[in-house]
Amino acid sequence: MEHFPPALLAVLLLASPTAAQEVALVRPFRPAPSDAAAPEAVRAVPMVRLPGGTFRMGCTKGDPVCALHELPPRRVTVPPFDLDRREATGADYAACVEAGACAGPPDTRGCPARYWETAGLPAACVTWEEARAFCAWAGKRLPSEAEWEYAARAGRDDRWFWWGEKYDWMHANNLGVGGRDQFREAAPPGSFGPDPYGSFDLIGNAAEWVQDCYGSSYLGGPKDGSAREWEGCERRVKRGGSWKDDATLLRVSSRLGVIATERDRSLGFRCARSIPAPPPGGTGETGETGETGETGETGETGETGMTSKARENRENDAKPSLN
Ligand SMILES: [Ca+2]
Repeated sequence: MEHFPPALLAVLLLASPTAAQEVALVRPFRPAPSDAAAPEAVRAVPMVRLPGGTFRMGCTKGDPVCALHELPPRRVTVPPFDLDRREATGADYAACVEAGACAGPPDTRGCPARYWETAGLPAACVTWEEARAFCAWAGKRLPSEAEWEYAARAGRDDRWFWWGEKYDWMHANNLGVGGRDQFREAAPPGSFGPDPYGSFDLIGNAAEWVQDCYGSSYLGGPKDGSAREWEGCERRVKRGGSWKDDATLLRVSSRLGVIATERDRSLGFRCARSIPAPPPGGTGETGETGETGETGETGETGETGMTSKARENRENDAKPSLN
């Protein structure tokens, strides 16, 4: 074996993490600034600033259970954006109802009266329009389907879940009870994670409405990270699977079309926010610029399946707090 000076050997070892180390070391979490003009209840919801990048959206290579509507995979470039670190809670939604900006979901079959308000649990039983209205009240919007998948992949194009190919109850809340999943239904948002980008529960717990109309394939889908919509669409997309779904529906590429007026105890949402472009000649933070102020890479995925942005941030594996 060739001998390296200790300092160089340390650099080589740090530069060549094992697969397990990659998950532990990749932590590009960057808190997004809160909107000072927003209601206090909105400012209390922490956001993560996602770096922009290009990723492979749709079926992951080698995934044996990909559905036809996850095809064809395509390269999508997502601009930097902010995303709520956790699902909206009943308390979040109640603040919007109290402010007169959101409708209180009615008592319906499967969704008991004020279920959405259950303290500490996801704001479920809301329609797509109610979720959209909440995000608008908060000065935000629903994420596009591309943004959601980009965030949920957390820098990995080559995995069925951000942690690997095997489902386990240490990372998400779904059917059954095992590992950290000791919840028969929904868990308090923030119970599972964070993923390497700093988000909680994108996979599992409450499934999440996104902005897009549901199409039966990705043919003709946008490649700029925007939502795919058309007039009069009846079904919207929900992502991430939920506490009542099996692991196949929790895969990072899994998607389902749902009638937009549907309510379900397993269906909630989180909000996103676009990052304003910096003024001409300005140096506003867009996520494309590194800490040195140099122009960053494009986020293109390399041979390891990790985006360049994720590779940049292999450091500091201390678990951040949710708030
Ligand atoms: Ca979720």
